[in-house]
Amino acid sequence: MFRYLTAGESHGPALVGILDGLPAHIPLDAERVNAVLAARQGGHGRGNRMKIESDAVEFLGGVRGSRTLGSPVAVMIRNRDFENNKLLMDPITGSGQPLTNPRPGHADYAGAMKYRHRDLRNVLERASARETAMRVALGAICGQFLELLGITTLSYVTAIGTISAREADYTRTESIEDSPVRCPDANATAAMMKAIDAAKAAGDTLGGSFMLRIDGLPAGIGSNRQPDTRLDGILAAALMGTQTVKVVEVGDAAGAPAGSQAHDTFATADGNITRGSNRAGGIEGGMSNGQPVALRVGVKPIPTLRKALPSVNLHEGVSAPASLVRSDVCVVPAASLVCEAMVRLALVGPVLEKYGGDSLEETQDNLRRSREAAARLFDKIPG
Ligand code: EPS
Repeated sequence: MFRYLTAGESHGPALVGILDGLPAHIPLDAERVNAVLAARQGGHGRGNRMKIESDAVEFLGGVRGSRTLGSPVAVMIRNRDFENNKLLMDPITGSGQPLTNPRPGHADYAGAMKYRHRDLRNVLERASARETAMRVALGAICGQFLELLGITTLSYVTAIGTISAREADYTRTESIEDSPVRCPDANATAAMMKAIDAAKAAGDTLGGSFMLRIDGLPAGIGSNRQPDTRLDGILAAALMGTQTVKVVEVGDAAGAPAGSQAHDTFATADGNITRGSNRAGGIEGGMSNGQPVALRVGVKPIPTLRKALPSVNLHEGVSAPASLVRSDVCVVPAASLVCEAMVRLALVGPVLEKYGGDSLEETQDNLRRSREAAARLFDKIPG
């Protein structure tokens, strides 16, 4: 069984993560992991914290000579800002003036009620999106494994605030990477940046949406057996389990006016089975169908506003503006990379359930045999 865990507070000493169940012999490139971490730190609309941090992975276990050993892979990312927050956040001696006014939309209030915390900092330190740095690192490691099986992922931003991208050539990954908001439509990029600047000036924040794509996923990943084995359910749970995510849409069949326009017809060409479209988004009956997987994710505007929303002081029981904490204006570009990491993390379990393997070579052998068997399955289809 493959699983992963993360731990760590936003201003604590470090974030840590464990990947348990990855096969042995996967070659890992730490610099490529760090490159995704750097991309997550970027994006127009990020706050000043990102000038302090310079995220990089340190491997603590499960890797030797840049190859996985089959034992749990343990990873650490240090929080540079811990140095400035030692008095508050030291694991042994940390203490300080409590934060008392919950931000509407944040974990502050619900978490205080749940854990009986009188200092909201004890909730927000873990709820903070800082934790997503570790998800991105773990996801990047999983991405290097999936790539060796021919499975790749892609993310790009399609809307920020009221600005939507037009159909753009997202297959040119440079047009995504060159855009400060990770949007392949250059005109929309400029308008999105202006909207972020305006929100910043107004002390406000912006949400938006992005697309996630999985290419090279063979048919038959996931299953129709039980609700928790369905690939769409597994992916949606991973994405919904990410800070600020409120919408996950698989394909776009749900928006079709009628069944006749919702589904992807079958045909044959040159002995191959072809589909008329991909409105299912690559998943039918809870299983991948061999088409690219397409997911749309919507995120809410983050709840930390410089122009604080009305709240209450929980210690004094009086109205007061929400506690002011340093934050970002728009995290949609960063969230697209975090969610791409979540997709990679979510895929490893179902992929290993189908192909198994305690070593990379064993997984690759099993995948090759499975592909050959699938190619023979319908060899009576007229070519
Ligand atoms: C966050 C608040 C900000 C963000 C943080 C998420 O941190 P700080 O309070 O230190 O300024 O920068 O995101 C990250 C640190 C990160 O690495 O993404 C919050 O309250 O959720």
